Amino acid sequence: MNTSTDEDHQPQGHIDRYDVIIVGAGFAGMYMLHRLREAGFSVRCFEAGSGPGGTWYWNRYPGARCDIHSLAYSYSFSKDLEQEWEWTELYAAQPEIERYANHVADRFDLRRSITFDTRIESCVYNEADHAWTVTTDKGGTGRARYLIMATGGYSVPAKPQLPGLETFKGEAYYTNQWPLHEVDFSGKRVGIIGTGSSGVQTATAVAAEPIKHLYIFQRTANFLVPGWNRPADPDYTREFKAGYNAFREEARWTGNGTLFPKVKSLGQLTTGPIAHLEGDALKARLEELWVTGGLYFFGGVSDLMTSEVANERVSDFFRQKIRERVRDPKLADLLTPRGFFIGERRIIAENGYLEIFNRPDVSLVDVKADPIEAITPDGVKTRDRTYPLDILILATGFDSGTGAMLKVDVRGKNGQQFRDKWADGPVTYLGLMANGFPNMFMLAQPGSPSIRSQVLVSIEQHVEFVSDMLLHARNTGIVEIEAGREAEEAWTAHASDVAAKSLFARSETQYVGANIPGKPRVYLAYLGGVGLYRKTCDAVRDNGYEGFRLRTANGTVSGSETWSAAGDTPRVWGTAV
Ligand code: N01
Repeated sequence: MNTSTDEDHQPQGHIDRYDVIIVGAGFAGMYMLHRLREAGFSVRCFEAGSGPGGTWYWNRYPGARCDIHSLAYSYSFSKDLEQEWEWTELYAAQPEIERYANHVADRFDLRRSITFDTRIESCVYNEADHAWTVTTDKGGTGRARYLIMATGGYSVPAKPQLPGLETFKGEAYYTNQWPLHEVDFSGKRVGIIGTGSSGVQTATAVAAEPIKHLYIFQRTANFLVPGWNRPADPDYTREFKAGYNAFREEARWTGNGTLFPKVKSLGQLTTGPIAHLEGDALKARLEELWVTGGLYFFGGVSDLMTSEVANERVSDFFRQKIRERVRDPKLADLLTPRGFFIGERRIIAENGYLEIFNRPDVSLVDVKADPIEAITPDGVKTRDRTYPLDILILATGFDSGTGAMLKVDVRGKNGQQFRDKWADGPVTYLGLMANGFPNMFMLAQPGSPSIRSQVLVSIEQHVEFVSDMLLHARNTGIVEIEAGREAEEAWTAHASDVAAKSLFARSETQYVGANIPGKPRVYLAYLGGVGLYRKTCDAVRDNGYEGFRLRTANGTVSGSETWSAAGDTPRVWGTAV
């Protein structure tokens, strides 16, 4: 039992005071900062990186790019920003997305409120003054009524269990902690462990370098879809920008927040079920979707995650495409995903990945058949042989969803540790708050659509909901906001019920924590769709912040302790982006 009091954890000495402290200057933190500052709150944001962008700051590995059209994967809150920013490619690469993050920071004068190169190590709630005190790794402290954790769903690397990793004599890099300096691949023997989105993008880019040899260590073959990336088409950009408002609004009410743009220069996407189609009609439909490219393919198959027949048909079609693109039938076979539904694991948008296997200087190592036993000073040792390497790249994923929240020492009422609260998996109300941790909000965390949605759509909704709530609190003298215990239980149960209805529930992936030994198995995102989620939050707000306990300085309590689902059927959607 924890017998310490809040005061035990209060740091001594100088304390900077704010209305709000934000942890993280990624896309969520930056918009939160802007919105609250515009509303007149004093705000300080702390960021571990040296620049803004969060995920798009850290994941600067070769080939990193988004897999949603950049015109959509961008902020919608400023109409001027939307119109003035010019993307150079259909799917922007990391350097351009990072430039965009920096542009936003400058354009909205955010830097003066951000402390870079500073990690928040602990956050302690003081019940007496309804405020949080944070301490940084630089020894600084700050106090604020509200604490907003904009810490991201993909910010803590999963550290794979690879004995001897620290003994490797060459250069070793995690894709999600890629160094700021250039990495020279010329004449090098390079190994990449992991074939998720990061591994596939890295491998494609590294293969384009003047390497000596590239070894790709694959444990599970994933479903791939070509992105058909290309330079931005001026007609498409013009048309898209002309229809921005309608596009954004429609996307907000979809399942995963993505929408195939309805612009003439792009053509049309036929949408609907495919389980009833046969023969040429089925083939024609799938070929049409294939040419559309990217994850939009999946928006065109409405029964993908609800009909096993539809799912199997699409899977077979994708498997056939691998055989058409990879010349060596044995290699094609190894690259063929089997044993799971398409969409269950993250589908990967690629641009020329499969073709690299037609080259003599690229090898696929099947580490399911020949497992990695150790990393030696010289390279990777599998059961059957050793692969000498100069550079080892770990594209081994993240401690998804919960990793970043659990990394910080967060203590709520009565000194309760947040790590204890989530010991059996994340419990939240709307993914935004946890009972026992008043005045602390979380953005794009488990329990919200977050990592299974177009995350900028989720982020903007969260930021607007939370800032409206803080304004409401300021206007009505509320000093403490806390998620009700019953509301939290009801929401967590609802999110779990919704996940159980989807084929997703069968997945043994990062989405349920399966990639981290000992991590509790909980579906890490709300699968009811961004539209229903938004509708729910709107109703919560309109019902006087149902499910939240709102306390004024003199002890008056409003809001409510409970929440009940409105009865809408969640749209259990399929594709992740
Ligand atoms: O990570 P992952 P990621 N030995 O967990 C393998 C987003 N993202 O960084 O599948 C051998 O998907 C592991 O193998 P297996 C996106 O949302 C987006 O690629 O467990 N292999 C797997 O192949 C995505 O969902 C973009 O059998 C080991 C890989 O490492 C999320 O980030 C780009 C191993 C991990 O794949 C995470 O993607 C990049 C071991 N010991 C990322 N341990 C966009 O395009 C792990 N693996 C927007």
